[in-house]
Amino acid sequence: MPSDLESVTVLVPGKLHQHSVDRIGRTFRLVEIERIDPALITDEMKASVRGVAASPAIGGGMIGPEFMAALPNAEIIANFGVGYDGVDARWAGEHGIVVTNTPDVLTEEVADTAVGLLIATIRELPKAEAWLREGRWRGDGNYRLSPLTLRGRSIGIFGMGRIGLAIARRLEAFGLPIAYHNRRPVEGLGYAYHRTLKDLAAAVDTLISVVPGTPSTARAVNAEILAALGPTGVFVNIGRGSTVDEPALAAALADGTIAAAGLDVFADEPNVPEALLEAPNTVLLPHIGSASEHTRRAMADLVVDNLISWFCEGRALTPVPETAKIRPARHSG
Ligand code: NAP
Ligand code: 8YV
Repeated sequence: MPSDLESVTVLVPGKLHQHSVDRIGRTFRLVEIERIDPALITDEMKASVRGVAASPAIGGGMIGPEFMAALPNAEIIANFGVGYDGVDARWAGEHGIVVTNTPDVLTEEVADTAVGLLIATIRELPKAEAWLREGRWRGDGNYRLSPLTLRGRSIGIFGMGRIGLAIARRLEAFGLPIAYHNRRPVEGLGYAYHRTLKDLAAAVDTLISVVPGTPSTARAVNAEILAALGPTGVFVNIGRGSTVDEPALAAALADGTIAAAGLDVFADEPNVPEALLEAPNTVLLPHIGSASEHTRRAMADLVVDNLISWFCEGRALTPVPETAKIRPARHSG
């Protein structure tokens, strides 16, 4: 590793996994600010910062045009997370800044969580455990038979990408039929493809959303989709909360339009709407899809490996599509 990396300044705005921070501190010249806020960027940072490593979801704020414009020498934004809705990647791409994310290293963990959440929701595992802990098994007898079962269900995946496929493979092994909706069918994939989300929802009784949070997916799971899923329907969201019309979901749970929901993500984290907290037949998790020590460390490593590869080799390991063609200025001539 070239020793001049120590002279490359990398800014960490807000909280980031400690393993990333430690490695950045050992490898680069690390500067930190409390949160993602252009007002905290000093003149010295303006002049020196060439890389940024951040977890917008944890640090709060968004890495948007104002923040990036305040760092005129920034070449790379290394995002902690495969979802990069906290970074304006299009603006970055248009201004010669590469954005990286952390795909693949979390895929299997998030798929495990999705399947766990699905089963917990359908078989009421959290409520059954509470029954035992409250002494009601001894006092009142057996926990009720769960009205819902995974047996005989048909699965619809909204977002058959890396994680969607890992979820599908698991549920296929459970003996369940799989269908999906993406904007385009996945070449060579044998699962039934539906051209619209509504067609998919109407064809299945279990909808698992794992699409990124983008303008094209915003509030895509709305009252119409939930009505198409129907009264035995179960909805699981492991993707992004912004893809769901949350008031419509709470209403659909309250009036029996669908049967149950398992949610790991919410539109305004960590704030969970009261209507969802009160809705019947829900299992709600605090965005823990990838949250094991093992997987978060792998994500933290990939954040730093992207920075090292960029500054040593002139290429990022996992650039997002909007910035995949960007090369360092000094290599372009
Ligand atoms: P990916 O491989 O890029 O897959 C995303 C899939 O969504 C693609 O198949 C894409 O297909 C589809 N898609 C995108 N926009 C769409 C649209 N408007 N309509 C229909 N389909 C659309 O990403 P991944 O690695 O599987 O990750 C997916 C997302 O999961 C991340 O972006 C992140 O938001 C979320 N996530 C959550 C957690 C958690 O802790 N809960 C952890 C990791 C990731 P087309 O391009 O063909 O449409
Ligand atoms: C992380 C995620 O919890 O990778 C993603 O897109 O949602 C999760 O793995 C999140 O990015 C942490 O900030």
